[in-house]
Amino acid sequence: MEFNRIIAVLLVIDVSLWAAIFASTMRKSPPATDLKSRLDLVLEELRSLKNESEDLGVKVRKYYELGGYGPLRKESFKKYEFSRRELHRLVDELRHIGRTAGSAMNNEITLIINSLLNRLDIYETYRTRETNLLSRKIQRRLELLQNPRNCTSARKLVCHVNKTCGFACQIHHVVYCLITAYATGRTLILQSENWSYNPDGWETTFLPISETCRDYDDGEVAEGWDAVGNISNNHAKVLKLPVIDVLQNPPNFLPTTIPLDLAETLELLQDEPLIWWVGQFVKYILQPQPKIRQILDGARNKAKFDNKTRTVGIHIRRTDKIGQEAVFYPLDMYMKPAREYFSSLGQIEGKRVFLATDDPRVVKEACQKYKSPEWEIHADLKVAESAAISKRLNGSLIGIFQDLDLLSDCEFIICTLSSQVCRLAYELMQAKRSDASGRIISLDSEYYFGGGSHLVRRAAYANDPVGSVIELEFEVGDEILEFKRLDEHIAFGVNKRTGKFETLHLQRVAYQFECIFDAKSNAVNGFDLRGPRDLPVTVGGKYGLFVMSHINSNVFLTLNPTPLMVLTSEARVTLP
Ligand SMILES: Nc1nc2c(ncn2[C@@H]2O[C@H](COP(=O)(O)OP(=O)(O)OP(=O)(O)O)[C@@H](O)[C@H]2O)c(=O)[nH]1
Ligand SMILES: [Mg+2]
Repeated sequence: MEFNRIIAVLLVIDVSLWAAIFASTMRKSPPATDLKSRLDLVLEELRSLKNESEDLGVKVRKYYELGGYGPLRKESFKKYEFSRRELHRLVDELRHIGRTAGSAMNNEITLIINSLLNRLDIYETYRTRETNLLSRKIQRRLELLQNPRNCTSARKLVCHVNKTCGFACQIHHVVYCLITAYATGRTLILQSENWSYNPDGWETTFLPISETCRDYDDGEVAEGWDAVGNISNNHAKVLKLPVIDVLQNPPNFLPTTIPLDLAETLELLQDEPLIWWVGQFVKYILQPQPKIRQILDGARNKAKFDNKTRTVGIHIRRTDKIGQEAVFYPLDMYMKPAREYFSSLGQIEGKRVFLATDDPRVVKEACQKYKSPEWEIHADLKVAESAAISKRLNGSLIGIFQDLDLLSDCEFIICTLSSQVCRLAYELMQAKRSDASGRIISLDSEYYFGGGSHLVRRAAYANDPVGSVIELEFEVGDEILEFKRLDEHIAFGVNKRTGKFETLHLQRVAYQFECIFDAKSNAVNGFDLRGPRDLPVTVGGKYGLFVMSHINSNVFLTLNPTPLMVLTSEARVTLP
């Protein structure tokens, strides 16, 4: 047998083995009530998973060394991806259990995790290549859209960058404009005179959104949306968009929708396809002018970023945000997951952190408290000073762009996703890496796209907490509102039916859920969009962790962190 064929067969066997073990785990697992018995259960399963897969791992590695990748059949890649993601989720969960268990148990867990993660990721090159190809395809589509052959006759969409908010919020405003342009087949005309972050306009810092089509005829402008978010004048040649926040009923092509023609590939390659998709728009929009590129490269050199050094990025949003839109978290709360991340890598000294913040006091505190040789803190005090509220609109643009660029280059980010700066950094990271999913810990909310169609969680499995466990109680079909994560393991939610507000302990209860996601929608100007609609999925629950996939594709649809309940979107299709 050829080597590559053997590899493919082994992978399928390997994957089936994992799948069988996971399936048996799910069947066997009673709802364990305390940490110790849950831990014993996980360890028992993992020991057998480890033993049985180790032989196969050795063989796969051997054949790989001898024979290369071989023809990578889509089916085996799908199965492989399914297992790989599941394994990573399981490992995350184990790490959490390990932290709360005794040190002997924690050591054993670390050994098992390391041995599992040492397995060869045989498809990494393939995944990276395919992700890059898909990204190039999307960038090319945007280039074509933005540079029509005949600008005079092209249909256009007009937006001004000046939304009355901060830089990251303004960039998300431009993302909303460009997605709308894409979905309606219009060329985006981005206006930027008297831009709050630079009165000289967009192009002093960034490459133009269009090279060849940057103007429109004033006489032809019509207002884009009516009051409830329908496109009211789509016959008009030039449409002007209001900000997303005024739309009572946002059009269905806004996030969290992904285009149908790319959906299958996207879901196969990305664990968080929605964020990666948004990342592609951010990538197109935020292209620096050559002189700015030089500044960014200089900052990268100064912070000693290169391929060999592992850096955790921490973003700490303070000043105007605290008490108004977000809770204050002390520096130590950001450093704790950083420490845990490094210890999971087995790194004791030289823990490299890139710190970005709008508060210089945080930089000083970090440098005083987290010292060499254990820590290596990189932060630019001048950049943090330039972000002060009094100076923010006067010369802080390069600083925030530089911070975003460096954060997105890190291999892991710790921040608060309630901040648009943090969300933008994560989107950029997704655009830069082929494997960014899950490389973030947020101390507060989950990822969301402000103003887009929102996700509602609905319980598909009753949760009836027993004994001393205080948890939110719900029945099948209950909608859970105000879902907020307290940390990466605990969330709060309101049961709409009972009005009760309580914590949900992600580790303690295994919920089941189903997902509703679109299978088909109308083609708009050649770009078929995918929005929410019924599509059954398979669901798995292990130790409070969840995976879900299309019934026939074994591809995940979930956003991290793993949701507890049904995800539905209430947005209606309002395409012209
Ligand atoms: N240099 C620098 N500036 C920052 C940093 N964090 C925040 N800022 C500044 O603060 C502004 C906050 O921008 P917004 O877009 O309002 O983001 P946010 O306030 O975090 O999030 P929302 O209020 O939800 O929009 C940024 O645009 C920057 O100007 C940082 O880490 N570095
Ligand atoms: Mg803000």
